[in-house]
Amino acid sequence: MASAVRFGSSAFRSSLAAPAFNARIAAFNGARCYSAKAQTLKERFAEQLPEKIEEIKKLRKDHGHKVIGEVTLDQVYGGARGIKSLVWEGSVLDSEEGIRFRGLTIPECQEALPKAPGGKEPLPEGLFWLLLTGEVPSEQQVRDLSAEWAARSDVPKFVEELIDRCPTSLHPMAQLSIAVNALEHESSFAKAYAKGINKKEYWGHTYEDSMDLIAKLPTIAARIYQNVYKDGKVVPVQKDKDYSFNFANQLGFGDNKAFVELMRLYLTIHTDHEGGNVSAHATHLVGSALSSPFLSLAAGLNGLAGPLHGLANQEVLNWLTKMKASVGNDLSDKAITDYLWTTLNAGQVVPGYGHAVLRKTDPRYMAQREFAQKHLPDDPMFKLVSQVYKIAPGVLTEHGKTKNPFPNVDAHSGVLLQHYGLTESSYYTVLFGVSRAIGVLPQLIIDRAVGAPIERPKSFSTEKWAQIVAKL
Ligand code: CMX
Repeated sequence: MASAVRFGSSAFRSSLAAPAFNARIAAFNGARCYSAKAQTLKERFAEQLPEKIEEIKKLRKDHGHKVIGEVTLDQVYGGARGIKSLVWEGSVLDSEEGIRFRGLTIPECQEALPKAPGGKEPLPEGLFWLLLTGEVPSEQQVRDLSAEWAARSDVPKFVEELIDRCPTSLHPMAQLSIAVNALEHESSFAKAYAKGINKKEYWGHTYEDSMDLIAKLPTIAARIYQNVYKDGKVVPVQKDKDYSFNFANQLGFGDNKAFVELMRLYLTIHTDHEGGNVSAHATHLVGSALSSPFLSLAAGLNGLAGPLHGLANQEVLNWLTKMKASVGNDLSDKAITDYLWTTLNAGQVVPGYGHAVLRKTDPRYMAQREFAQKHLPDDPMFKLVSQVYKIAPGVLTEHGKTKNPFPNVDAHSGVLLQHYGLTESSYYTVLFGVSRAIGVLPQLIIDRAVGAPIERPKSFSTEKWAQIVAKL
């Protein structure tokens, strides 16, 4: 076990350059499958922890005094864009290449992470393991994680009743946030803290809460879906099935193998996008005050519900639907160009395009596009999305405002979902939220394990800033 190549390590990075990557992943996984003792995720993380704490201690001792950049006043007023000030272990976002999870690109994750029996897409259980440990789990470890999440999936009665009492006109993301906040009642961390615990025990309780929270999210999310759009009935979790199957099944799509595969891909690629995005940062920030994982994730979900962030997936489908109604069957370059200009001239953003960090097409968009090419190449909305992909970058470049004229993750997801009959766009961000929990909670566990401090950057009034810059 200890000899495993750590993904993201320099040894792994140099091995990526060699051509036989797939063979090495297979050998690596094979070796782990047959290793003497199958560890649980918690055991493996605990085993790694002393080394991680030492690594950080040494890094700070040797280099803690070094200046790592400069900050302009424009950055301060410009949403802190590009200011390097956060630690995020699970993923790093390169503006040209896109996201790498512990050093692995999305195609590499699709290749390396364990699949469901008969499935081709990676399981989000495996990504959770990878994000927390930096290692690709064995199939057995992923099966065990599926079983553990299924076993923890029961939702307290009072939380179900809270969801049931929400008016159907309350946005599903607000309902999700209410339910996740209410789970605080069950928090192992909050209870242990109230009793008084040693700091060294924080991460164990955070781990337990995070596992419970992730496990319960599909049943909560499905209840919201069934209440708002259907008959309010949610089928129970099947204890021998994977997380994505169960979620798809609870939404009413368990019989559709392609939809289940889509859910596996969707829940894997929406997890994590380094630490500075609103949902990840909000979860981390609130968590830094030692709020429980439930309260911390709820903060992240509230941020995800904003239209410039996760709600963009809802906005995209609504915008495409309006475009379809306007252009009809005319998908000519001119018709799409005109529609894009109508949006821009109305002072609105083109949803699903642009990004605060990325400067190329989002690989999460490409993964979904490849799924569509494989499973639904003739879908009329997919054809429209493809045509927008061809035209929008040119129009946005001509418009001259956005620094990135290419599509992000949200430009594609709705079109896949509507193809299978999940047409309720106001629900789409809830799916994103379930996935995001799997991405941001590993960092919260790591934060507690390494003793990350409360976050507290410095602010000044405009008057004070003026005085400061006048002296420079
Ligand atoms: N359409 C029109 N204008 C856009 C644009 C778009 N898709 N993207 C950016 N712009 C505009 C900005 O509104 C800004 O205009 P002002 O100077 O008038 O304020 C200007 O271009 C510069 O913005 P930027 O530096 O390129 O982008 P930001 O880092 O400020 O914002 C983002 C990034 C994603 C909020 C922005 O591109 C946007 O609003 N996109 C549409 C919404 C969207 O798809 N959000 C989802 C992002 C992914 C996610 O988090 O889920």
